[in-house]
Amino acid sequence: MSTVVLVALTLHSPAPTSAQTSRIEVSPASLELLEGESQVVQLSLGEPIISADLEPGFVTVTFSSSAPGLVDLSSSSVTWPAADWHTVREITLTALDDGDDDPTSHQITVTGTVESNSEYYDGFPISFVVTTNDPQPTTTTTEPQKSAPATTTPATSLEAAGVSGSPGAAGAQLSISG
Ligand SMILES: [Ca+2]
Repeated sequence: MSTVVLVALTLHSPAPTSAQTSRIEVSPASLELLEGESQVVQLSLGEPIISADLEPGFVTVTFSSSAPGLVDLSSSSVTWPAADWHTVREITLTALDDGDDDPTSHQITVTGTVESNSEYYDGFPISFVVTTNDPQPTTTTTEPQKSAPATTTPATSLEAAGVSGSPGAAGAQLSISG
């Protein structure tokens, strides 16, 4: 009887070969922050680290920002040892005050330089974009939505009117006074 079970198991469709994801996934790949706001960016590896030498495998990403004065990075680099390749690394980005009230937004590119003794990872290009905005002056946020005139013809009431059907009642009130 165990053969039946085995057959049933093999009928299970194999997991779809998760298509070639990025070697190093950055999530989110772009983010938008108001000055003073922070957000976590997660980095994860797509494959185990196979070192090309006899040393334990590692991957290190060193970050550099196109505008260090506008975005703060909680750490300048992250590292995975081979045993932890599957774990997520995080950095926190904080949009800094640019010293004016100009609503112009800034686009900052954070580039990651990847060093590894795995040929698969070494030199892999990483970058993501941070857009910073001045906090919006909180203008009066009154609801401009005038509620649309209520359509008072739901189907149910029409049906009800059709059933009860006493159209003469309204007409009777239009009596001519003379
Ligand atoms: Ca500002």
